[in-house]
Amino acid sequence: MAFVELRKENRLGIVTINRPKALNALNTQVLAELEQTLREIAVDDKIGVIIITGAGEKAFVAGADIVEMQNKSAEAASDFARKGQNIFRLIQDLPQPTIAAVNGFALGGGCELAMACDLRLASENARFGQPEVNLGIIPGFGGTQRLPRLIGRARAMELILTGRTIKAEEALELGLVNKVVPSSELLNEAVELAKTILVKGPEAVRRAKSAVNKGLEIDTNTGCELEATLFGLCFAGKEQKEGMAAFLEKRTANFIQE
Ligand code: CO8
Repeated sequence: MAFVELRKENRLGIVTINRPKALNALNTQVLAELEQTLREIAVDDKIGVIIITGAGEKAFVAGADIVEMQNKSAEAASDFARKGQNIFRLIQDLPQPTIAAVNGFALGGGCELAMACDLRLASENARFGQPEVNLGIIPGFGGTQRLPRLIGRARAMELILTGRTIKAEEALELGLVNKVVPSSELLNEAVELAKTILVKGPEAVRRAKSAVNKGLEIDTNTGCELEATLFGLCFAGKEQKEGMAAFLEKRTANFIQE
């Protein structure tokens, strides 16, 4: 693939958006390659955690491709927005946890891509924003929905209405990112975070992700019912037996039998 790379390292999948000349902007081809990569990952049981990052030191993803969008009709623009939304939904619904390693500009569709992931690590030079109003448009890849859910209505409204770009430290204060790290350490830190998750029970990790993400879209009681069902399913498999036996035998659990 020309613009999206998938590197597999043991049980970790590292996806890199690689179009640095346009600051990794998302055009139709990048989105198609990303979709194909995500569909491959979704059915690969050997991959336990995904990291998504951008090529180069300047940008994670500087948004949807403005050159490509410029002359779209209203109908084509809606279709393009739906296309991107569906692909970002695929990320949210991947069985594996996803970590965005934000290595620079994450603007517009780039910020929306990061928000579709479960966790976000930012390098010190990362910049976030939904600058669409500067272009006479609004966020179209889920930003108006995910940003308020992540950082609250008032803060999201401010960022979306002003189009203001914020630094990594402010993104941390707002709860938009989990951690800010030196740029040279970003990928290492993301890999370490992934490894921390990779040694846990893979089924438990998938169920935990699913319970949180699906629960945020339904009412609390229905969400708790979903939690109870998934909790019960944990007791039907090997992981709970190994995890609890290891605790009682005072040893480290070994969930990964190759
Ligand atoms: N699309 C296309 N090309 C881009 C984009 C982009 N989003 N961002 C940067 N580029 C290109 C530049 O045009 C430039 O190309 P060239 O070298 O050929 O002139 C190259 O990348 C380098 O960029 P700059 O020279 O501008 O670099 P600077 O360091 O001066 O500035 C910035 C970096 C601040 C990131 C600046 O490039 C910028 O503001 N980019 C646009 C950011 C933006 O507005 N993003 C939001 C786009 S809209 C969006 O994402 C909506 C998502 C939903 C879409 C729904 C479908 C309809």
